[in-house]
Parts: sequence; C-alpha cells; structure tokens
Amino acid sequence: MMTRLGIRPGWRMAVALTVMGVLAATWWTWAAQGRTAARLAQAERLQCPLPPINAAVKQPGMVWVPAGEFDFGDTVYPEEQPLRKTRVAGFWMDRTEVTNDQFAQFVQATAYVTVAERPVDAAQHPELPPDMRQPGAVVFVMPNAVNGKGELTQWWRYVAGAQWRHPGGPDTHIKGRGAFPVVALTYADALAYAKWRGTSLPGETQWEWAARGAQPGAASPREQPTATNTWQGLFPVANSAEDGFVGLAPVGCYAPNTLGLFDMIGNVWELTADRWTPDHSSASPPDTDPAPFKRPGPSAQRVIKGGSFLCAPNYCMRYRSGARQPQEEDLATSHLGFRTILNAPGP
Ligand SMILES: [Ca+2]
Ligand SMILES: [Ca+2]
Repeated sequence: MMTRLGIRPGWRMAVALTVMGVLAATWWTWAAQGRTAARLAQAERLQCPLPPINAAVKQPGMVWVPAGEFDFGDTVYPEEQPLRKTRVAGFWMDRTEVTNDQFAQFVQATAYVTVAERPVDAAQHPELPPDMRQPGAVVFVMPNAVNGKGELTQWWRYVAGAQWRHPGGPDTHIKGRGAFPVVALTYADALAYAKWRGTSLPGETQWEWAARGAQPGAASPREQPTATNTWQGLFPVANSAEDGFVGLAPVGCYAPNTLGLFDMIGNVWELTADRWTPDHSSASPPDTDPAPFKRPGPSAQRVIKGGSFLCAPNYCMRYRSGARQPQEEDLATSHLGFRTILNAPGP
C-alpha cells in the first residue's frame, strides 16, 4: 500500500531517520560554525594600520575624486536598473568610514544627542509596538536556526538602549573600538556630524563614482569580493569569517581602491543624501519599496550603498558599487555607517 505521498510504509522509518540525520548534521554544522565564529571574534584586531595623513594636502584625511561620466547602476537586481549615463563633478571624500573616535569628538564638542538616544516620537509612528517606543536601535543577532520563510525579525531585533556608544545594546560598549566605524545612527545624526565638520553627505551617483575609483570602464564583478569585510558562509546561520572578521572591522583593514578610499565595499553600509527611488528610471516615484527592516507606518527612506559585513552570496549580493538598498532615515541600525564629502576646489 502506498501513502498519499507515494511512500511505502516500510520506507517511512528510513525516510524519517534520513531527515532526522540531515537535520542533526545541519544543526551540528551550524553549531560548529557558531563556535568558530565566536573563537574568531576573540582574535579579531581592534585597529589596522592606515597610511599617515599628509597634513600638507588641501584636505587632510580626504581623497580627491575627479570628475567624469559613467554608466550609473548595475544589472543584478531590479532597483539598480536601468543603467544611466551620468556625469559627476569632482569632489573630496573621507578616505574611511567615520569612526567611533571621530564621532566622539563631534559629540564632545557639541553635546549632540543621537536619535537612538532620544524618546521615540509615537505621534510619528502611532503603529509602533510598545517595545519599539523606547529609545534604541535595530541590532543584528545571529540566530541558531531560521525557519526558511525569510522573516527578517529572525536576525534583526529592535534593542532598547542600543546606540552608538552601546551598538549591540546596553551591555555592549565601544571601549577600545575607536577605530571601528560608528553605527546605530540615523540620517539626521550623519547630517549633524557633517555640518559640524563643514562637509556633507555624498549623493548616490557621487558615492558610486568614487567606489568605482572614478573609472568609467571599471569592471563590475558579480563574485563576492575577497579583500573586503563581507559574510562568508550561509547567511544568517553560518559565518566562517574567512576575511578575518565575524562582525565589523576597524576601518582600513583591507587595501584601498585606486583612489585611496578604504572599505567603500563592505564593512558598514554607507548613507547617502538621496531619497530612495525603486529604480534608476527618472519617472520612479519615491519611497515605495519596503525597507530591509520596516517599522509599522510611513517613513522616508534614503539610499544606502556598498553592502556590509552581512552581505553573502545566498542573501544579499550587494557588495558592488552599483548595488543599493533603502533605509528608513530615522531608524538606527548596527550595519550602517557613513562617510562625508566636501565640494571644494581640487588639488
Ligand atoms: Ca566578515
Ligand atoms: Ca563601507
């Protein structure tokens, strides 16, 4: 007799045992990966040597990005398309992502309080559940297993008390991590920092042009880059950290691009000044795509670029200059940072 699934009863036990064996092996592999990740995390460096800043150049700590014209976008995901011929004027750009030390200088000078530290404006987000009405940020927490339905809350958690000084939550800190990129900030926070510095946030085309090394014919490889901080293994349950870092890396641990810009691809996503549009067509209406982690209710979104330490081939192949993603502009997260630009005469 056959069952409804077409399996002979005698085979049921064998099938069940096989499935249980596969599940056990998978769990064991994930658990082993978790132990490896924990061991690697303990061995990670807290600082990487950067070339000394030349104080004689016009904008110390920044890199000149020359003017040029290129095909803006890529062809992997719909939001990157269509390719569009775009001209960019020359500008200066921070050679690294803004670090905790740099942001601390700003806070010390101005007593600025970041959005993640302030009471949540419930009038702006009336649908918010109670746990999201406390000050905090969205934090990536590596799960032991996932249900396969792609529900983002399996690895993203809103953590009350998470903010730039405590990016993983109240029990975490940035002591000794001054060279790491600052995270758990919002668009307003990044703008406030840039204003204090006398700089601004890059537009999406400026960021992408800089990430390409100001090369119109730069290749746009599909493969996961090796000399950047991304995610090796099956996201979000297995992280082999072959690039040397389980989570964030200090800025400048990998070779810079041809212009001298570090970590444009990977480490933290980087905020741009541009509002999100669902693609590159000029007729695209803004703000219609869901954010990666979406709070209830409407919220303005900005374009973020470059991918992060969480980008893996099976989940988010956005470790490319042409890739992009939306980000709610008033929601702080643990995989997003920024760098600034200066519109000023070149060298
Ligand atoms: Ca990594
Ligand atoms: Ca980056």
